[in-house]
Amino acid sequence: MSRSFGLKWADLHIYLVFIAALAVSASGQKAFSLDSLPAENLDQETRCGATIEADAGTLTVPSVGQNIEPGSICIYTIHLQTRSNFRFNISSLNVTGGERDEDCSDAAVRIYALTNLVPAESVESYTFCDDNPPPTTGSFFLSGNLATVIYHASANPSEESGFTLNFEAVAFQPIPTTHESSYTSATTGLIRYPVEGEYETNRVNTWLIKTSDADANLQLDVLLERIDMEECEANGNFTVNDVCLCDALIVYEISSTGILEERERLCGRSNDTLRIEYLGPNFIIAFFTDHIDVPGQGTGFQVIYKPHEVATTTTTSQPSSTSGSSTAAPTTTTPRPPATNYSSECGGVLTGTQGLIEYKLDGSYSNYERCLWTIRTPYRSGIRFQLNSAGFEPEFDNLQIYTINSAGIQGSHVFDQPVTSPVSVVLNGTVALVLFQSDFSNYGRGISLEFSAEEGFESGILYYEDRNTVVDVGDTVVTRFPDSGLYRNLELSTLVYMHKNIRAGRVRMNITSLDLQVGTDGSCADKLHVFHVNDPTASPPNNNHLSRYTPVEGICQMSDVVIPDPTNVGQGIILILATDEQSRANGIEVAVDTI
Ligand SMILES: *[C@@H]1O[C@H](CO)[C@@H](O)[C@H](O)[C@H]1NC(C)=O
Ligand SMILES: *[C@@H]1O[C@H](CO)[C@@H](O)[C@H](O)[C@H]1NC(C)=O
Ligand SMILES: *[C@@H]1O[C@H](CO)[C@@H](O)[C@H](O)[C@H]1NC(C)=O
Ligand SMILES: *[C@@H]1O[C@H](CO)[C@@H](O)[C@H](O)[C@H]1NC(C)=O
Ligand SMILES: *[C@@H]1O[C@H](CO)[C@@H](O)[C@H](O)[C@H]1NC(C)=O
Ligand SMILES: *[C@@H]1O[C@H](CO)[C@@H](O)[C@H](O)[C@H]1NC(C)=O
Ligand SMILES: *[C@@H]1O[C@H](CO)[C@@H](O)[C@H](O)[C@H]1NC(C)=O
Ligand SMILES: [Ca+2]
Ligand SMILES: [Ca+2]
Repeated sequence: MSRSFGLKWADLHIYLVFIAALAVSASGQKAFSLDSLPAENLDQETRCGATIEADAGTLTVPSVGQNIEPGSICIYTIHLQTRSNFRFNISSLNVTGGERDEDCSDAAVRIYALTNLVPAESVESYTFCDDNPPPTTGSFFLSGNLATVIYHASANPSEESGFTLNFEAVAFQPIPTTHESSYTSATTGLIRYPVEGEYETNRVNTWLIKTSDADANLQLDVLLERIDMEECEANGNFTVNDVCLCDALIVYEISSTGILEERERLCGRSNDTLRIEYLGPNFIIAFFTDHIDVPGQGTGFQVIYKPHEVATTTTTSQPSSTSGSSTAAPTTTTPRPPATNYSSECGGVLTGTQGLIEYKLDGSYSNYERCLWTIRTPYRSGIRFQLNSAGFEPEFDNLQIYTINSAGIQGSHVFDQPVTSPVSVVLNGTVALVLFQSDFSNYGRGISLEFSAEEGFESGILYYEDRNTVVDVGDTVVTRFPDSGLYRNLELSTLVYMHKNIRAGRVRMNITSLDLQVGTDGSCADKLHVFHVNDPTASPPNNNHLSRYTPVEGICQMSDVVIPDPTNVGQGIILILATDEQSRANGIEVAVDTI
């Protein structure tokens, strides 16, 4: 007996936590609708892929009524349920790019065994197309109990294009392996497995992540963290090459032409974060465990993936010598450097699970300094700041740390005493502003400040962008945010403008466009908060240089602002854009110069 699979959508299973799913809580079916922009209009027919859990069946591609985009790929995982080893046959095949194509580079059906029992280079696979058809005898075989079928559709398909694949499990001896699988096209996600405690043995779990449904050109960053699984070594007689034969996590990348490639194979234990950058838009995470039931086998792993961080800083140059004329390039066209987790400059954006600021560590800072760094620990809910050293003039010069959430400032801490052995503080929040300021007299040695993300995750923020711009006398910076299109749902982004030299003046801003969602009751559903950096009006100690400029509920439309806005002036100006989970609009445009 066999079942037919056109499209089968695996439910979000309980061990799987996708950030996107959390945001819409209980409505399981719509769990992935929080996808990025293009995905909101996706219907199921345009998605092409599924997970199949059965001992026998037929996979027909396309399914009835399904329209497959020319040149796109479809990905299916097949988990045999009780027996292992596949017998396949292909009962119809019309897969061709038109030209003679013996290596199936224009269009193909590819089938791969996924397993941790053989090395990556020995993985069994098949590639078929019209010019390289399946065996005439009918059947072909694949070992193991997990396979993936990848269809690379022709760029010039005919009406008949597609294939029908039959599969059945053939091993005589049933195997008691439990399989679970899931599919998503969300472009951002968090997979924690298991959610708590230790994982169970004798399972195969797969997560098929196919973000090309939302955006075919995405490049992803994937972080593998908190790896804690059994190593074979623990059980005795294995060589070091075999340690991942017991339990293992494998990341397979699928190219835009449907070729599968193993990118990482992990086992054992590590507290390091392994980062894979520029992964293509489609990948499979497979977790294999053996049947050896050793107590204390491990607490599993965690995977975070998200679009590769493009462009987060627009920090202009260091203070330069005063001689000569400086011709600043227009700030709006300066390409932004990649995200970094280190800064020795006066201000900038730092992104990562850990990082370091070393500012004037080997010398002295000056009077009247204002340096503002934006620190982002993506998707984490708390940040530890450790001040390793600082030669502050007590109280009058200090380091002020503010964490941000959708309401504005969430938490804060001031380091205002000289430090020779490390002191630290943990603040709730996923993004922070760190302000170093010195007053008009008496100075000391600079600072070394480390940050690291805490364990917890922030699931209420899916998108962010941080920009940090130093504005010099004579510069005019015009910023549209976002650069184009609409802002995102569940976004928390920050824009910072700091004057390069507060002895030479201040920055001022006109908000020239403000189009954020207004709620039905007239209040701001999506909001902009504006803060100023200025000397506190109270008497010293000078430990709070940030003041709120907009009302606590934020602003969202042009009627909330005046142009020109002579009081929107400061040593620095900070904008925080915070959006809710639905309805997007154009965002903001601001013009900043100096006075
Ligand atoms: C594939 O379909 C096209 C269009 O219907 C047809 O001309 C061609 O002969 C088919 N090829 C195979 C191998 O069946
Ligand atoms: C193809 O496989 C199916 C099920 O696995 C089987 O019923 C059918 O007889 C096979 N056809 C051929 C030609 O081998
Ligand atoms: C370990 O492997 C070696 C060589 O493969 C074999 O001679 C030895 O008996 C094995 N030891 C155990 C405890 O299985
Ligand atoms: C990972 O960190 C935890 C908690 O700090 C510690 O108990 C554990 O030994 C560390 N594991 C490794 C492999 O470093
Ligand atoms: C920056 O991040 C990388 C990768 O997480 C880490 O190895 C490195 O130590 C970090 N650098 C600093 C200065 O913390
Ligand atoms: C930080 O968040 C945790 C968990 O939500 C909460 O228990 C704690 O009180 C918060 N700490 C501060 C300082 O707000
Ligand atoms: C703000 O608007 C006023 C009046 O139109 C104008 O004089 C000023 O230059 C503007 N500031 C910026 C930064 O564009
Ligand atoms: Ca001072
Ligand atoms: Ca909204």
